[in-house]
Amino acid sequence: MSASEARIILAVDLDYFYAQCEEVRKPDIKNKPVVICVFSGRTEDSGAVSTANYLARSMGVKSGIPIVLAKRILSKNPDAVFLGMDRDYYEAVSERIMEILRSEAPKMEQMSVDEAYLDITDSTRGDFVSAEKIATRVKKEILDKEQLTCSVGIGPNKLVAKMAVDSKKPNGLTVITPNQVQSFLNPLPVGKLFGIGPKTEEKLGAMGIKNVEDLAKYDQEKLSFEFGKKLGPQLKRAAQGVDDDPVREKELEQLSRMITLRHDAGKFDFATGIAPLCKDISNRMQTKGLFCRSIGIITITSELKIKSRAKTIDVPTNSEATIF
Ligand code: DGT
Ligand code: CA
Ligand code: CA
Repeated sequence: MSASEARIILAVDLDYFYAQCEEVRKPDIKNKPVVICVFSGRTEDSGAVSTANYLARSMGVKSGIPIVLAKRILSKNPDAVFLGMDRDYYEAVSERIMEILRSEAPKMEQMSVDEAYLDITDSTRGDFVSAEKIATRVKKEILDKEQLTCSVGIGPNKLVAKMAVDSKKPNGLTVITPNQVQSFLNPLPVGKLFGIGPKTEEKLGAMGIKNVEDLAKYDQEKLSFEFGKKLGPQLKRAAQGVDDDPVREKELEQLSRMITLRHDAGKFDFATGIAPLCKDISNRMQTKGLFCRSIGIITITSELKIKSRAKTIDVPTNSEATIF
């Protein structure tokens, strides 16, 4: 890859996401072990653990174990908290955070409810020092606005950024410059390399390949013989930290913005309250060259009643006045 194609990619992963969302709305559980459960409903405690906060993890609880086992592990902790999953709430938090990220870098690819890649090559002009500043700013903004911590990894591509974010959690910030890529990856066990599952790891192990350095230096032809013409070279490239996969902006089907009105709103106040939202949506559509025909509004009252209205117009628009 030539220097002109050099990129800076930032990966964000929210820490113990579902459990942290619960800590935000129930601050009194913050210093207790918190376990988020997917109750299957068959018996009172049947089901699996979705995730847990780091205190519960330090005692041995992790994603995927049976709830019964988690309760046994935490049986000596009478203050341990077990909560059912509230996916709608986590998704609403996630949407607001993705908006924050999107405002930082228009080239954004959301990978899951709590993970995204941002291509910040343009805004940093390829400078890793300013990339680190962006990371610090994003972390602070998410903390200020949503009271959530996240981990961030920065690297010259998605593979390295992902490995960087996974290397330090929670509340991590790891920057890997192109010069540091190989020394960062070398000591890691091959199983940690993004895209290598337990089966491939076992086969590599049998060939004497234990850590990434072994794989990066392994004979290319022997790898292709063992894993095929496609996977063989891919494995070696991954071990060398090479990855050309671009950050793919997904086609937006819907643009939205949310706010909390500072005061209980009468009719007049309400219009004043939503005016900035219309302006913001209109600006974003104009920047992206988008038009819409369907415009909707959702309100959630202080008693958590949800009301929504939508309207479809004949002529596509991105005008602030029309949206308003
Ligand atoms: P982290 O990133 O290690 O600090 O912790 P999490 O909890 O954010 O883990 P992550 O990023 O792998 O997953 C994001 C969310 O997805 C997590 O909060 C809950 C959900 N999740 C993860 N693994 C499982 C699972 O095995 N089962 C279920 N039902 N949900 C899961
Ligand atoms: Ca996470
Ligand atoms: Ca994740």
